[in-house]
Amino acid sequence: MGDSCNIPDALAAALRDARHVCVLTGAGVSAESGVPTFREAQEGLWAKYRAEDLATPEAFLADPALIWRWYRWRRGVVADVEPNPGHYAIAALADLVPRFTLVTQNVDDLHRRAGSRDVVEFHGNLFEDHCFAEGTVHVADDSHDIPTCPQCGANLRPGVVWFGEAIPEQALEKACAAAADCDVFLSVGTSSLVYPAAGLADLAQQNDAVTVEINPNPTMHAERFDFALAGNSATVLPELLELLSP
Ligand code: BV8
Repeated sequence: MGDSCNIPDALAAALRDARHVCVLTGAGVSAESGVPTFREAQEGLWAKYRAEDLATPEAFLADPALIWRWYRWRRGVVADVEPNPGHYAIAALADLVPRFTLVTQNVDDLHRRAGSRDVVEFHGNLFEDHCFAEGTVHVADDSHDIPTCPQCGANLRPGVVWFGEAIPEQALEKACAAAADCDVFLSVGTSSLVYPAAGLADLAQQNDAVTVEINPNPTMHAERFDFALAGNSATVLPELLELLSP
């Protein structure tokens, strides 16, 4: 079977022969659903802030109400959008390979809404509230400016991993094990700037996996990958799926 419009034969063969495919996604996969990527300039009243400056425990401690307003704005953005063909292609890909691991840096829950199962949420989930003191998980409560923990009274915080915070142990373990075991590693829609997520591609390379970057703008790490497919995830991922579909 020859190339599809721009998938190299060698990559198509590697995907067909793969025992285990690991996919890492970033904000670019949700961009085509209308969710602004992490490094794009923020919109409206958030335009004067950098996301990296708001997504920290220090920012939350300094002004929990401001940080809650930002996350509630983001919850609203995501609640109004739908998964796109890239999300659905990833969900379908999982059923076409013997073993499949999806690791996402995205906190928008769109992979689960597209039907992906066992999603490794490397940076947490926007739609969970966690107790700032104990880390317990609570159902999102948007009725208070600053929700508090019913157990201990401390402020609740969004269930995401902030800069300077450790990745949840189980997510880190699962993601590293998959990167170290997979035969093909797809890095999709990420600037590969944020660690340790960006280090998963290195792990895959050390394990001799075939590594692929899918991004309309090749990142500074593009030459580290065996293949750099310059394209939108909502276009390229369905093409990969078509290659594997019987
Ligand atoms: C930690 C949740 C230690 C919150 C996020 C120097 C070197 C190495 C590391 C560091 C360093 N200095 C500081 C660090 C640590 C830091 C870090 O990596 N900083 C970066 C900025 C240098 N990392 C951390 O702090 C991590 N923790 O290291 O802990 C530790 C250990 C033990 C004990 C205590 C501490 C935690 C990082 C997690 C931060 N949380 N999100 C929230 O969402 O509010 S990260 C945030 O960035 C999002 O999750 C986002 O997904 C992620 C990465 O960004 P991308 O997804 O790549 O998005 P981006 O906008 O950058 O790029 C989008 C891409 O899509 C672009 O390339 C674009 O071209 C492409 N694109 C656009 N359209 C499309 C597309 N692609 C495909 N199709 C399209 N249509």
